[in-house]
This record gives sequence, structure tokens and C-alpha cells, in this order.
Amino acid sequence: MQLYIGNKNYSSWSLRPWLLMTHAGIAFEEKKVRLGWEDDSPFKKTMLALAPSGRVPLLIDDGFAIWDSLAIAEYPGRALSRTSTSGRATPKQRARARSLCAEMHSGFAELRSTFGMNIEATPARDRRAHAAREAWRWHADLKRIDAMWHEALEASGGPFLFGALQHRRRLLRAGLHPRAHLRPAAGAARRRVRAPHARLAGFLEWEREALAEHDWIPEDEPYRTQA
Ligand SMILES: N[C@@H](CCC(=O)N[C@@H](CS)C(=O)NCC(=O)O)C(=O)O
Repeated sequence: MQLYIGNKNYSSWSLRPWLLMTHAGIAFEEKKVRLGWEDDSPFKKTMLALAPSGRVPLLIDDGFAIWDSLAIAEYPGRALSRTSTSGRATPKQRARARSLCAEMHSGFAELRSTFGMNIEATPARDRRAHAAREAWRWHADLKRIDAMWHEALEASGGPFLFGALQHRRRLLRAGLHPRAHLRPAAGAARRRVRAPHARLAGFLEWEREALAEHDWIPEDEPYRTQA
């Protein structure tokens, strides 16, 4: 299987299936394609030749294309059952986990657009992002994330949202000072993603590679060249 991903510094969509498959020990060949938005960019040409979405992540299994991170996460079914408690979950627990995944996947537009993933983001980026938007818009998103994580952790007893690993990551390096925005249990769950004892070595590997990339996309980095 080949997993096509974008730049590790920016592509949080690519991170999701990459992390899941890495953590579950599912073998895949990583194919990194430098992100590009123009129709005639090498990125678009490469991706459109492989699948109609023209986006990453994209999984190719024996010539069969699967696009969209949720569909990819569900494809190697072993991955989910080996990394979560879903094997023992009741239908209601499964439904609740699915609701949260879907809500994370398609929601939080304000938070997402204000703080797009940028692992190497500088404080200047975050200051610009804070200044660029009315705080209340993404505050509402954060409030909902705090409530969602808090309730799931209370119900499962942790250490992750549904007991074992569930992947979620956006607040890191977003300059959001989680202590001010998340209740202690949700803040601790956020830190656990990076803690060595969480055995999320895959995440730390991705982060290391993102920081080593130094392949900045100008559209995502205006603060590097403008005051
Ligand atoms: N809903 C999709 C979103 C994928 C997506 O938007 N990926 C971005 C990179 S992070 C992309 O390929 N953008 C190229 C474009 O917008 O043309 C998923 O979950 O995979």
C-alpha cells in the first residue's frame, strides 16, 4: 500500500491516517508530495492522476484508490480494532466515538482556518492569527472541544478519549495556552499525545520530520516575510 501525504509541517489531514497506520504497525510506503494549490502545480498533476479528489491523504492499495482521511482510517479495519477499545465497545460507545470523529472531521471551521497546522509556526504567526480574527469565533470551537474531550474522558476513564488511542491534535503549537482553555483532564489528554510513555512514537517521528523539512509554502507563511 502507498500512502500519499503532503508536507509534514502543514498537512494535518495527512497526519491522521499516517499516525493511525504507523501506530497499528500496518506496513505502507510513504509517498510525500510537496503541497501546491494551483491547477498546474506538480502536486495537483500528481494527485489528480491518481484520484479525482486531487488531495492528500490518498491510499493506494493494489491500484485501488481511497481518498479522504476518514475513509482511509476505516479501510485497514485491523488498524482501528488494534488501536482502540472498539473490540469491546458497545454499539452506543461505538456510535459516540463515531460522532466525535465525524464532528472533529467536519467541524471547527473557525479554529481550523485561524490556526491551520504549522508545526514549525513561530510566535509571529500566532500573534497574526489572534489579531486576524474575532476571538469569540474560535473560542466557541474551543469550548466545544473542551466539553467533548472532558465528557469522553470522564466516561472512558482515559487515558485517551475512548480509553486506548484515539488520534486528535490541533491545539499543539497553536499558541492557545491550553491551560487557559481546557479543563485539566482535557489538557492532560492533549499532552499525552506527545508523552514518550504514551508510545505514540509515530507522532514524535512525524513532528521531528516536520521540523526538519524547512520546506515552507509561501501562502502559509506570510509572517516570515511581512511585518
Ligand atoms: N476531507 C479531506 C481533506 C483533505 C485535504 O483538504 N487535504 C489538503 C492538504 S492538507 C489538500 O490536499 N489540499 C489540496 C487542495 O486543496 O487542492 C480528508 O479528510 O482527507
